[in-house]
Amino acid sequence: MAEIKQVLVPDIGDYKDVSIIEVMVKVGDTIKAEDNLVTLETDKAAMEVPSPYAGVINEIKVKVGDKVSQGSLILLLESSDAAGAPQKSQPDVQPPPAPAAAPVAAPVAVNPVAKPAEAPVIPQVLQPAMEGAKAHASPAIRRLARELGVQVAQVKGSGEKGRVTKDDVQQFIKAALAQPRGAAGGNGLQVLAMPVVDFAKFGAIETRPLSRIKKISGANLHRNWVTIPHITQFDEADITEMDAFRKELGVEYAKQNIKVTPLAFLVKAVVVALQQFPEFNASLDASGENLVFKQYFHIGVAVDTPDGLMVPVLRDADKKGIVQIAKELGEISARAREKKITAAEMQGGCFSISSLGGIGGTAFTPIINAPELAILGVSKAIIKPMHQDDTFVARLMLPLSLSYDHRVIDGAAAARFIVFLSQVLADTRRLAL
Ligand code: CAO
Repeated sequence: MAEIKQVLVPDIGDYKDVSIIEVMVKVGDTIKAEDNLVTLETDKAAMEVPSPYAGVINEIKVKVGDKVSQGSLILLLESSDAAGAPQKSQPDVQPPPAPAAAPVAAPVAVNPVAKPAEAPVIPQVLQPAMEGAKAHASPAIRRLARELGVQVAQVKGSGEKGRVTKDDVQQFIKAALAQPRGAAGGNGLQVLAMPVVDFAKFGAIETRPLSRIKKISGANLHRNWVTIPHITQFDEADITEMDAFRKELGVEYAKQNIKVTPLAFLVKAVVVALQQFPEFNASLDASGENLVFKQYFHIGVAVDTPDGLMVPVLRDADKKGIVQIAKELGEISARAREKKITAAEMQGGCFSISSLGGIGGTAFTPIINAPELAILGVSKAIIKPMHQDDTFVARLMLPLSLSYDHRVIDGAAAARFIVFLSQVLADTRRLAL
């Protein structure tokens, strides 16, 4: 049978005459046990008072601004709990011990409001000029904001004394969504929106959708480009001897249909450099505070396909010889171009190589394939006059471009890595070390 229950302010420690800053229910509301009823604010903390019963709100005895103390009557509630026994309180965080209650009043515990977790940053261009301002908002509003990824401090409050209301948070989100796409990147980047141009005004056009691969890789490239501080270090490796050896191998293995290009030597040389400089074979963990050093050597190789760039991974390159690597490179690049590479085959890479050497160009700045920390760009080797023993000699020089994550790798380390790599390529005996 329904029974009218009184809900009183529970034990709130030594506080007296505490302000009610929010009443979360109204007469006629059907509530569950543990639903929050009011928010109290002391000079130190805000606390939500949950209902000990399920039922329908019959009468509310307080309003915003009232001062209450332990035992003050908050509201009357028509309990739907047949037995009339209070439900077990399950506060958000460890509550203060519940007091011995008055005969008709239910023992309840307050829910101290936990410090809001760091919310994802809303693009700054969408934020009103409230930076640094101390936000006044009830715990319920803070929770709502947190759930929606809004920092309360960024919302202009329209309530009493600038208090942020539910409507303020909703309006803030609406304003954010109404901004043109691309108006701002994540991570607080302030950028202008892309101009919307009617290209047809200037001549005939044809519109084609981007390939699926380009859409996926584009989003990843964009993230990596804007979130990783890239530096690119350049060098040239003297591959005169290496290339002579490569040509010999090429002739030898052509019968087996294995094409030995400089890339196979590069994969092997990169592994030797990674072994020498383990920092380059690491990744930042999710917290961004630890480096995860890998004890395996899986090398990603960028492959140009008609549908866009793919980066299949050549596994355990440290355990394979140059001819084996050349054979596998031929196979994975052919399969990538036939769209036969699986997602799993593109995962687990430690370091990537992007070779444009077969096409041309002198140098470029490759984008790191996160969570890897570095990538090697390779351009076309050309014969150059190099100064040696007081004379100029013709040498085949291979341009290398090493992009690295400067959060982890220092410039000096990158220079040492690329110089070491060049030495290995210049003297292929080092591959065996
Ligand atoms: N300098 C001079 N010649 C080179 C060279 C270099 N650095 N690299 C390759 N070559 C030569 C090869 O020896 C081969 O010569 P032959 O035809 O006379 O034998 C020719 O160029 C073509 O090589 P290839 O491109 O077929 O083979 P590869 O092993 O060098 O590369 C692959 C394979 C899959 C990496 C490549 O085909 C490819 O797709 N490259 C593009 C990668 C890309 O798009 N990167 C950009 C990503 S943006 O960061």
